[in-house]
Amino acid sequence: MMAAAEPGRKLYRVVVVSLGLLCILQAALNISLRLALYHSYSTSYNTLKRNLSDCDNKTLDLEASFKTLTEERDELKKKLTDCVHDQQRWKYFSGSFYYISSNMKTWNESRTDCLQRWADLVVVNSEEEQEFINQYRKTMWIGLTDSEREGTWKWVDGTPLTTSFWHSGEPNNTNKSEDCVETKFRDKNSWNDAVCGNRNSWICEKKMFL
Ligand code: 2F8
Ligand code: CA
Repeated sequence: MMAAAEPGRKLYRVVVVSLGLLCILQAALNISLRLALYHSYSTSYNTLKRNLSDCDNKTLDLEASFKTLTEERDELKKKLTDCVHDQQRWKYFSGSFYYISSNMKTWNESRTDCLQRWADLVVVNSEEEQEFINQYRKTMWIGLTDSEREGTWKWVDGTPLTTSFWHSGEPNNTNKSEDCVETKFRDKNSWNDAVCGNRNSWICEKKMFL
C-alpha cells in the first residue's frame, strides 16, 4: 500500500519544485525587466535634460545676437538718416554745390569740415554768387583770409581778392585781430572781417567742373 503512494508523492514534489522554480524565474525576469526599463528611462531622461540645457544656452546666445543686431540696425538707421539729411543740405547754383552748416565752428575748423566733404569754403567769384549766398541771410564763414599777410586778402583756392563785397567801414581789423571773413550784414555788401577763432556757421562749395 505504501509503495503505491510513492509515485503520487514524487509527482507532487516535482510539481511543487517546478512551480517554485517558475516563480523564481518569473521574479528574476520581472526584476531584470524593471532594471532594463529603469536604465532606459534614466538614459532618456539624462539625454532630454542635456538637450534642454543645450537648447537653453542656444536660446540665450540667440537672444544676445538679436540684441546686438537690433542695436547695430538702429545705429545704421540713424547714420543713414543723418547722411540723407546732410545730403539734403547741399544746394546747387551755377555749376557748384553749396553746403550750409547747421552748427558753428571756428574758421579753421569750418575749412577742415569742408575739406572732409571733398569741398572747400566758398570762393565768391561774381555778383550772382554773392547774391546766392546772401539769400540765406546767415552769418557764415567764407573762404577768404589775410592770415598769411595782414591786408593781403587771399581765397582758399590761392587766388587774390579782385571783386569784393565788403560792408562799408570793413575790413577794419578791430583790435588788429580780424583775419577771416564772414557774411554778417543783411546787405549786398555783407562781408565783415572777424576773429578767426570765433564760432560761426559756414558755407562750403564743391565745384562740379574744374
Ligand atoms: O560794426 C562793425 C564791427 O562789429 C563788431 O565789432 C563791434 C565786429 N566784431 C565782431 O563781430 C567780434 C567787427 O568785426 C565789425 O567790424
Ligand atoms: Ca571787422
